[in-house]
Amino acid sequence: MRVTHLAVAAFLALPLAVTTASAGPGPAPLPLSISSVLPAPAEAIPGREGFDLTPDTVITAGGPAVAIAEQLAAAWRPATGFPLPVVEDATNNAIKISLDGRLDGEAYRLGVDRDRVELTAGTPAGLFNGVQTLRQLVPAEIESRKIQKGPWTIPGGRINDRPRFAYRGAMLDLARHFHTPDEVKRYIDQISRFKINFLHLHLSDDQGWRIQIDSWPRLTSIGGAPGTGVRGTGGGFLTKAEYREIVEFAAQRYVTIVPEIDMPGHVNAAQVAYPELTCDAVAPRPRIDIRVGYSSLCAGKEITYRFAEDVIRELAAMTPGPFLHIGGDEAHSTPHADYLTFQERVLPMVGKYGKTAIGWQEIAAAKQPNAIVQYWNHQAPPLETTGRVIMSPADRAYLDMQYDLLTPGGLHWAGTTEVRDSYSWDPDQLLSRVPKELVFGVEAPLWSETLTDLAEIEFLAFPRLVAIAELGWSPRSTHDWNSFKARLGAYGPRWTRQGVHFYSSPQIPWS
Ligand code: TNX
Repeated sequence: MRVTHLAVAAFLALPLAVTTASAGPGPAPLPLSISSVLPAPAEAIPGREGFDLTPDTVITAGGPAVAIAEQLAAAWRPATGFPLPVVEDATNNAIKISLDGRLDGEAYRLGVDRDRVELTAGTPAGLFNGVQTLRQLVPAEIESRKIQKGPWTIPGGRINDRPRFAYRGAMLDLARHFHTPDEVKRYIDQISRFKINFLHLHLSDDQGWRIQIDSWPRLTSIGGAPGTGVRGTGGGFLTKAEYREIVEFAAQRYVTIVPEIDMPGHVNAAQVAYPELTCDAVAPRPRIDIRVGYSSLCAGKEITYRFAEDVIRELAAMTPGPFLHIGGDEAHSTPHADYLTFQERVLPMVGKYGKTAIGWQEIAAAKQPNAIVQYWNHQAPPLETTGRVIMSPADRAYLDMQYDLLTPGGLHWAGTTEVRDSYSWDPDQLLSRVPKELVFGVEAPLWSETLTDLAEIEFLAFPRLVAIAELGWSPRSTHDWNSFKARLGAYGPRWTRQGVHFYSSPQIPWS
């Protein structure tokens, strides 16, 4: 069944609470309908009767769908206490998960009625997306790791869903403060629930170097030593094995890792480890402050390009994803001509090792035919480029901007950003000189100057990351603040049960 976008927009604007027929004593009416989903589905139409999970419910799947079915069962077993076996076939009381060649990419279809739930997609990634939707359609108690009472009703109806943009990213900064593999994994698990499909890792900066590079071992033995975080806290780095584990963990959640080595600026940690990477070969002092723009690789030295190529080669070899980010931002101490020389030699190296380069918006000044530009600085002159663009406007999408001047953590150089500010813009209309066909997607970076642990990360990321996820996934026709804030408010109890340290913004009607 299909409904037009307009009808869906009107539908989504309705109050989301749907009362179940059963009156009298018992659990409170379910505040869920088929469209109580974050990010908003492209098309959703309510049905009459929902599906009750019971001790006899089975999940059917075959082939590549089995792994996704097992993920769903694993998510639901603890709180329901039901066995939810994954079987090949069943007729009634079944959740059927299957691949259907008529759909493609990340799209999926979901149908829920009294006797069955049917989830179909053209790819496992599409099925994974559908499972994230399904998980939000059972009451929040499902997030508990201990058995809860239920009932476990999935509201009836149909969803026909697909992404607006191919790239929906988040970013963690491991350089300013190191975050452990477990913290990164927990973040991946959280962001993947909102159909975020890329995680960009900022792995080097002035303070520290956070990824093992065999051909330049002092990068981590010195640049990743204890005390290399801002104010001398933290330190650490990912071994290649840990990085690969993160890549694999992410892949199981259909998240692709995009590693970043920032060049030619933001390189003080590399230069402390290898003074020959400076023009005068004098070792700079280690830096644990948060100033930017003072360090630069030396564009006139050949060793600079050997270094860049070694790092790119090793990084490409440990990264199955298609993208490699080479930074390029805030190179204030690199003469402009040197910057262009550097980028025009280094950007093609990424292609040589089989990857597509991404760089911060400053790289748009260089000849970079295939590189993707990541827009961030809303204070810079209008961005002009002929290639694809990822949208991360600092005053909307930077998760490290404070909510207001009284909330803990974060900076405010781009202003303060409440939830509504992060939701209220349109990725393909923001840049007047970039045609909308070139907008590849959105990304919400989270810089870690002020962040030492996961609770602090979560406080800044949630709920604003969800606003960016919805801008990336949902069609513009569904964009509606009142609908968004109601769905977000209803999501709060899930985070509470998961122990996610989110910011309970006064703009949101938390249930
Ligand atoms: C700007 S955004 C930076 C980072 C800082 C961030 C803090 C960008 C490409 N550069 O070096 O960490 O602001 O918000």
